Amino acid sequence: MADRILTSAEVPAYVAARPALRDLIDPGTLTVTEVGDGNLNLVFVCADATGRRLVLKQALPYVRLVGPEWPMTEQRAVREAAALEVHGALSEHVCKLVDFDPEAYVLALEDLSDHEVFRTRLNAGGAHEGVPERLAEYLADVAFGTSIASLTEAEFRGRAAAAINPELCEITEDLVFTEPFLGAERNSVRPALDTLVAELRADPAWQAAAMAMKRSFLSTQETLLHGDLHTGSVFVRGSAHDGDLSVRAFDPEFACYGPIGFDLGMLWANLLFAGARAAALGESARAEALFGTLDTSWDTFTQRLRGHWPKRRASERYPDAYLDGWLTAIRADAFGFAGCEAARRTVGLAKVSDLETLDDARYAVVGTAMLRLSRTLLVDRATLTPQRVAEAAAGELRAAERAPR
Ligand code: SR1
Ligand code: MG
Repeated sequence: MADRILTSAEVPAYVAARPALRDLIDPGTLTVTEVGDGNLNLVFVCADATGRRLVLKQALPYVRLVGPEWPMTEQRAVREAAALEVHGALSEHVCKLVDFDPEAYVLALEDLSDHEVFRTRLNAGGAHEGVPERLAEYLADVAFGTSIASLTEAEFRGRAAAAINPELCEITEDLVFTEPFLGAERNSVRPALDTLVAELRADPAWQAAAMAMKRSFLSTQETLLHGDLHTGSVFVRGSAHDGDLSVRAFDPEFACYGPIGFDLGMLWANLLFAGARAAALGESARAEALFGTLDTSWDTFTQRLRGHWPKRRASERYPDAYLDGWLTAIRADAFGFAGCEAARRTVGLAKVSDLETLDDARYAVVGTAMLRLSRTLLVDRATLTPQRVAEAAAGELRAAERAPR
């Protein structure tokens, strides 16, 4: 356990004692604000009198969302630092790691105060254009760079073993794959969704598909995943229109080796939440555009991976036809994982503000549509296309709006 949990008042002394940091920012003139609003950690934004800024993130020995009664290993900070380094070497769309203190479990990160959290922007009706595609580039670059497509078998096995993250994976196994589908004390919905949740509990096809995704998550080691790539794990600045778009994934403390489709699926489900929210708020063109990002991001992902393909290791062993089959499998996985995320963010412990900040009538529409979509994404994952998912999302929303309440 770390010697101490930092307070804002203690941060200047911490920076002063750390050679890698005190040259970057002046501890003598530091103002420090704790801004952590995630489920797990402390986050301090530090600024000195000359305007230099840095972010410090400390892993708490428990889950912040729940409190000290749910202890959680701070080793997650080690996993996060390692993932930021590996991903950052492969993609520009990753928050930069400046320093890591493995004794206090403190990461020093580039300041992105001129960015905003993508989910916050989406909830406020802001621009999404270009962001899903940049994230798809990031995922394709990492998929190629951390898989057997570019590593020797020995390197690959070593990297996968070093990235083991059992405590955080257990959270995902419970919260994403088990509890939403089989039931748990800490699940909750508003009354409008009670009937549909009861249907889920009595639907073996839906549950079996979720368990198949859990098996895939537990038993597939393909790439170094971000592990929690929802829209709250992405900073954005500017837009594709003004040419100043900047996209940075952050918070990969759930990183582990896992199936490539996992991160894509998490991202897709969260884009679907944003689109469903827009539809419920009467922004139908924006909803359609957000649903369309599954197609455009998939397109970007495939083009990017195909672009890397000629550089693959041992090309004589992996013909082009292998890539086609690989992509087909990744896409089906991504739909299945999106189906798990759609259900768990509606029913499970860790919800999303896209849904939770809606009034009861709109909550009923979006929650119903996302749960029904969860079933489609899971059960039909092998035959879906991004266009069909977009149509299904729009169809479920129309049906939910018409439903008597
Ligand atoms: C107890 S942690 C709950 C959730 O927050 C994180 O962001 C992950 O999504 C996790 O499942
Ligand atoms: Mg997080």
